[in-house]
Amino acid sequence: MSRYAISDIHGCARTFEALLEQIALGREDELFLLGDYIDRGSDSKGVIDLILKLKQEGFRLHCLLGNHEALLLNARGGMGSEQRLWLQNGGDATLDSFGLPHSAAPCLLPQPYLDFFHQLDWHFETEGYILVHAGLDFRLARPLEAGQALIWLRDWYGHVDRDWLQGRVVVHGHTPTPRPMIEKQLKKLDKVPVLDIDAGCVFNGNFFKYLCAFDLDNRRLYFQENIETDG
Ligand SMILES: [Mn+2]
Repeated sequence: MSRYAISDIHGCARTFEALLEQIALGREDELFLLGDYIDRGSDSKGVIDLILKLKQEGFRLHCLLGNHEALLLNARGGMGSEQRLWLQNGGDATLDSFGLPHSAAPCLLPQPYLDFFHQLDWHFETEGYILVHAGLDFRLARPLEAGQALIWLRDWYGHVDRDWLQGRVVVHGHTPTPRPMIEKQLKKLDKVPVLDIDAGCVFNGNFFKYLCAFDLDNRRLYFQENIETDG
């Protein structure tokens, strides 16, 4: 039995499926998904379909909220600045994947998808680890209760409080990071207990275009190159 974490799939359904095959996910394993399932990539619907199918088949999935799911939920009523903000951040690709026009409010998505977005958690704790989409703001008295900061925070490594962590490692996504830097972070976990597993699956550029899985128990990284056909 192993525990795995994957983050920032961003509509890359085929790449996600290939990564699950690479790690040979079994029903005795646990899979923590750290948010940003949707937007930018071409098959957001396909990503959620795969997650719902795996849950139905008895796989042990725990799904976190990402800032992109929060943007969708904020826009659910339809037009206005919230809808525009979501569209500017790749929400148009999500609507495309559902065959809906860009003017469509997210509340028009089929109910099982809306239910999925509504039941997402803000953070998880599992032995030895804290899992969160973006980061923990250690300048606050209670970092786990920070709300929006958990899904939006950037550049927080300067404030990591090792006393507060008590030996636990923070695994997160949200900030695309080149593959060699992620591998370097893993080697230094004893010194700096943070690991960003967002390898920029939907982004072009050197060392991006990977979806990453982290095996929490064996402390091993897996990388799947982006295989989406839309480039
Ligand atoms: Mn994000």
